[in-house]
Amino acid sequence: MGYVDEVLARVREKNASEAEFLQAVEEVLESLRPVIDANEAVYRKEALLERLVEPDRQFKFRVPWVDDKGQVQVNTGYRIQFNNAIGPYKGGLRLHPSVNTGIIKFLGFEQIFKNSLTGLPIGGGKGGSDFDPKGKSDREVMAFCQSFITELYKYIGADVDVPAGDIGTGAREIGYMFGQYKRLRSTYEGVLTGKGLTYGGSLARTEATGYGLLYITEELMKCHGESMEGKVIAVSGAGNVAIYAIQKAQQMGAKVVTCSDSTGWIYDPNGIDVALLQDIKEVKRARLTEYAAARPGAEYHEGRGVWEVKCDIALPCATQNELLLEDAKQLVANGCKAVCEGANMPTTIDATRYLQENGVWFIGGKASNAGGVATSALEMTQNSERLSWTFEEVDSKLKQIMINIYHNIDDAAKRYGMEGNYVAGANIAGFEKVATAMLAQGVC
Ligand code: NDP
Ligand code: 2IT
Repeated sequence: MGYVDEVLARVREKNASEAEFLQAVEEVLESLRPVIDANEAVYRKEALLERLVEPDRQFKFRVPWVDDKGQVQVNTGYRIQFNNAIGPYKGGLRLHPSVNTGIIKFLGFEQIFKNSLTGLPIGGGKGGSDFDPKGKSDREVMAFCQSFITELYKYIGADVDVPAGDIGTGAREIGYMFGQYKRLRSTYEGVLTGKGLTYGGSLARTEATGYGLLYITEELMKCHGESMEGKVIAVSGAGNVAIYAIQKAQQMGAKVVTCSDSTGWIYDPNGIDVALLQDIKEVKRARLTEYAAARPGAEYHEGRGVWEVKCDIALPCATQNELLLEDAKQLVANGCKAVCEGANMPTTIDATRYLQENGVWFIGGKASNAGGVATSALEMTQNSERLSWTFEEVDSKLKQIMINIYHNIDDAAKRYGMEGNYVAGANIAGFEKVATAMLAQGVC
């Protein structure tokens, strides 16, 4: 049996209950085959893959907090520090009832390669909790965040592990967490990113993941002789990534006709009204039914259905495994040209394969949503030098990083005879830097 197959078999046996983690590892190792085969003797002797798929350490802890009725509630907190070969652990905190070890492990594993692709010195980590911020008062969210950090603060730090936002964790949650960290440590340091602008946050971090997604999509189109002007785009999600993806797409002259949340989706043939969407989601924290009620011509549908809409470009920006094989078939049948992932692993492996085999240009999240964490790294830089850059400065660096990522993954795919396979290109380019660093640092 080849080295990749041996390691895959062992990972499946050891992590049988962690479906999403297995999916992420399979996708990466399968596409790394040509690189691994070319270096098999060294990698095998150094157990490089075995070390790569085993987190450096994982923390799982109780998070007790008191709700508005005086009732004590208990959630589970997680932080997985996966790999720090190229920099301090870096990755978001997801607050969603579905969070478990397998989900945090898949996200942490992907983060290693994504962070490497940014070209900045950040390692891979992820964390979160099964706490659901939806429907909670600000005081309840604060009580949870303070309790969460009261345990987590021992393991993080500006040069150790720097968490940030993800699903359910936005500026409000980061603020409460930063306040509690500062209080416990009596230290003012850039321990979290996505901070508010008055206390060390970076301009353009809020917009960065969505904007970055559009910068790389634009470069992809440009390199295939196409522009964004006049393109019809289907977006899923209605959170941080989706909102700023829609905003930038419209600035580029495209028309975004859909968005969605966990209960339903919107079809707006006139193009999504971003200001209205922001008011509903960022200010009122309400459902998408309110969008349809306020916007003439827009339709609200229960359940899922975004990928049924005819589009030139599809941008999944909600959550993992939200674009299935049947959706991929529908997109191809409708003439979709490109799919670029704003979310982490939103497309299943069979759907990805179908899109690629049917000529759809497909960029996976490790490359296409890397603008968020890249700008987090720029926030860390600003904190270290105790300066704040202008919006234009951060945004232009972000744009250049995304353009560089596109060309790096394109080149890596070509080097291994897989031209146009941006999934393989991203995994290879991300892996090469981490592998070189791990080998240089000896057995650790
Ligand atoms: P938000 O919490 O701001 O928004 C998430 C959106 O996705 C909401 O519209 C939510 O609907 C929907 N959603 C979440 N879970 C589900 C589900 N199980 N089924 C259907 N819809 C769901 O999160 P973000 O926008 O920050 O994150 C979206 C994706 O992008 C995630 O995969 C995240 O890991 C990834 N990402 C985020 C980055 C960032 O900087 N924020 C950076 C890179 C990747 P509802 O409100 O109804 O739950
Ligand atoms: O998945 C991701 O890259 C994020 N949620 C952002 C992580 C970060 O540290 O900004």
